[in-house]
Amino acid sequence: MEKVLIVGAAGQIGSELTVALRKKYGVENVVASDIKEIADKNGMGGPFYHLNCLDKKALAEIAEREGVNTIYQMAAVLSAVAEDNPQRAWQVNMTCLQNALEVARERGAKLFFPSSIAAFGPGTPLEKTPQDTIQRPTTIYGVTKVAGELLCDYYFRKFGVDARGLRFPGLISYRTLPGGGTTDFAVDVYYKAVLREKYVCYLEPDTRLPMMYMPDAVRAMIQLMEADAAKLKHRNAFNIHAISASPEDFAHSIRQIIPDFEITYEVDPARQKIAESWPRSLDDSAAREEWGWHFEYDLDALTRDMIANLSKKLDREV
Ligand code: VAH
Repeated sequence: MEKVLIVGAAGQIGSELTVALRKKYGVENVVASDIKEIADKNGMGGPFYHLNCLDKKALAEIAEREGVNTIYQMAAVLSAVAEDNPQRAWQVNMTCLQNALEVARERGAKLFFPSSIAAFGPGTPLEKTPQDTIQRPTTIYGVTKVAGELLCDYYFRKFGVDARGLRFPGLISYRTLPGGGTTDFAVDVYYKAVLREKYVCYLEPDTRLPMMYMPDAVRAMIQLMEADAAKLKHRNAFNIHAISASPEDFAHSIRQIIPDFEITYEVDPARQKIAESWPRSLDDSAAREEWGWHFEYDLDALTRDMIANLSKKLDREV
């Protein structure tokens, strides 16, 4: 029986992952933890621990107390915030991962590692980025993601830790706001549209990036972690792809439902530079062949679902 610990359960991915895993494995078999006290007051329900994942002893004690056999290590400093404090980003992203890997090694537990398209950089083919290609990211966030991928594969080869990971694109969700990423615009734009406000975008209108609706991302994580290990030729980390879209693509899709939606642009050079170093689309054939990955939400389906759910969440008629 799965007994899961989610580290960083209050984050953009963690909050939806907690709900989905509790639905699948039962509330008492999914333990949420976060450095923020508020995680479980989001109404997720179920066991919650206040945990600073830099504290390996505390992490190990929770895992022991709860009999954990699977860890999702979701805590990280995201790309834009990381550039303002690269030393802190390296400390949090790498120490939290190593602590989780060590506890997984000690317990014989499986581990999920969220990598990112940020693990690629200039010099990488940016259209249909291959599964196996050059990885020379120019952001500290990307450096931690490449290092994280290598560390997870090292723990698999050296200690037999069943570590698996995904290179996430920008993720879009109505449940929890993102925290300091370069792709946060793809969530902010829907909030502004439903609130009937103009959205001022910090990226150029034609900046196309890989994007994915959170339900697809959560399903991918669970599907990968349940996949037959014997069929995995890759582990850390798999390319997965759903949508390739720019701010003007989002605006066009939103205007199918909210015709008078207005977007203007005040480009933030720092985040524009980060976005331009990332892929436009990824080749996800390895994920499709090795564990049956496929996406379900295209851009217009995502837009319809986001607007319907945000209208309820924000109590606004659309
Ligand atoms: C970020 N949302 O913007 C994250 C993600 C591909 C981007 O890794 O930093």
